[in-house]
Amino acid sequence: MNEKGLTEQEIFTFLNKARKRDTTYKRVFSSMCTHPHEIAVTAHMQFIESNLGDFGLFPGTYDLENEVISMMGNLLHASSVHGYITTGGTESNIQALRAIRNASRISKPNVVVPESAHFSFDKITNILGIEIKKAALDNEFKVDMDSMRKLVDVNTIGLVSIAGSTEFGQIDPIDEISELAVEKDLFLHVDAAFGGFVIPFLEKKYPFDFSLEGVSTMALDPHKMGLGTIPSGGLLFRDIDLMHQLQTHTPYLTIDTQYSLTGTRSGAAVAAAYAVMKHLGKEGYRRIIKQCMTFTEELVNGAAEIGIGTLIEPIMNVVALDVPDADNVRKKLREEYKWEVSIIRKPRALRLVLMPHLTNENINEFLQDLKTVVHE
Ligand code: 0PR
Repeated sequence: MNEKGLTEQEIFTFLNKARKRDTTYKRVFSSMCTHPHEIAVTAHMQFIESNLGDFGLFPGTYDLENEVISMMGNLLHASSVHGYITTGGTESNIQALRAIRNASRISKPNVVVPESAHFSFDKITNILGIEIKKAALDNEFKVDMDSMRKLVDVNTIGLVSIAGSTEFGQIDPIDEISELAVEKDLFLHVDAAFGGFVIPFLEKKYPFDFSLEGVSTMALDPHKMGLGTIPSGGLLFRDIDLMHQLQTHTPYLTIDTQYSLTGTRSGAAVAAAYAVMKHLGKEGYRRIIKQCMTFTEELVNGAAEIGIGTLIEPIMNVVALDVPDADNVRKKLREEYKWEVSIIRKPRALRLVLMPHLTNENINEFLQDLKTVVHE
């Protein structure tokens, strides 16, 4: 560290240089994050020093957090809801399974997750000592119910389903998984980190939320399609008893209990989520999702015109393009044309997420470059 402090001008010269190297998202099809909504940014800055780790000092922000949880519960058809704002999908998934593990008191617990589950579930195995059993997928990349059922044994404490899978944007048959959970008396966590702010606003309806009897917990992230600021994820519990499994005694704070994984945590991201959710309302999100679905359709149609199909018909704004030699195509798109796209693990295909930061121009330009690369 430097001995003498630098001037503000010197600091911002460095900061501006660093910031210039960061993405502007203009050519990014690989991210599930996007520019936060302007109102979220303003609210975030207003609450920049708010710490919900000791919310007795920040009762105003704490009320906002409860209102955000209640709005999320309303969106996901919960008749009663409890929860808190996490740092994102990973923390929500870890904490949901931690609560489930604590409630189950089985010495060698396992959970059954779809093979399509996000890699955060691999961290969970490591942190919580829960065995993760991966159920196979069907030909539409949804979890196969027979496979899931077969993996359940006496040590199974819970099931996981994905509403908007990272790679395909696919939705598992959550109604059937819910029935299995009820039949076997298991907890069910729904990872809607991405889909939670998409599925409720699609024209087609899918059963995926607390309206299903078996669903115990859900994750949905403001910092993805919620257009909030980083870090913000929602973790919701149907029953307060399950959330109480996360209770930690905090003797020297202004509050005597914490549920969160982190101690100090951002009230700014909570104020941002509050602002953007209130400002857009369901109508605003519906408009944004419609735009993303129009981009999705344009991309799929344009790809079809150059002879490229998709692995599944997109459910939401995530597209799996079936291009031969996908790894090499991705490499060329990145290195020669500066497009950021990602790769699906199995089968190898190009994955594109059509986020609100894109434009029709981006999509047309991308399609032209894709055409050149695949026909080379
Ligand atoms: N669950 C699902 C279904 C997800 O897609 C993700 C992340 C998570 C959980 C974990 O969420 P956090 O990253 O908030 O902890 N999905 C993207 C991914 O890992 C996130 C992402 C965002 C990736 C921006 C790249 C990027 O530029 O692929």
